[in-house]
Amino acid sequence: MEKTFLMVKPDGVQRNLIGEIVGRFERKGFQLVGAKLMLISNELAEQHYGEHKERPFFGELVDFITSGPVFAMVWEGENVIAAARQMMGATNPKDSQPGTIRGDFAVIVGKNIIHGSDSAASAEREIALFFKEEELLSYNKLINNWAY
Ligand code: DAT
Ligand code: MG
Repeated sequence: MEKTFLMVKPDGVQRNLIGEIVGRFERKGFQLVGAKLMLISNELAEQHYGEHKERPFFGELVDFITSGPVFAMVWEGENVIAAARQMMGATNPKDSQPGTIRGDFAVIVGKNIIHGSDSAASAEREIALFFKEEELLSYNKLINNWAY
């Protein structure tokens, strides 16, 4: 089954949105297979956002993502990578549709609440960056028979 890496960023944690965000993915029918509240080191932040190293906002991005606890998660489900990106909404909340997480809860691009892998390759890379294999669980829920 497809897996993706999702993370409630420090702004989402401070604004008490962990439950709201977890609830949306649960209600959709996806399955949580790993999660932890953690602080991101500078080194991990620079690795995670490596693709943006040359962008003018890179320093601010690293400062922001290391500024407080994040809630890191791995979710599993059919088409979960693309579906989660749709549920998150556009990167810049001024373009995010109402009904999406960023559309409903965020105002500016620098504080957009949630991270989600944007492809199969980045999902694999990001899951490995944040989780050890033994931190991810494989388990059956009977309710999945009503989603699939
Ligand atoms: P996404 O988080 O939707 O995958 P991204 O990978 O392009 O977006 O950028 C990573 C994060 O960097 C994004 O969530 C917020 C920040 N960011 C992106 N573009 C920015 C900009 N023009 N100014 C400030 N921060 C920006
Ligand atoms: Mg991205």
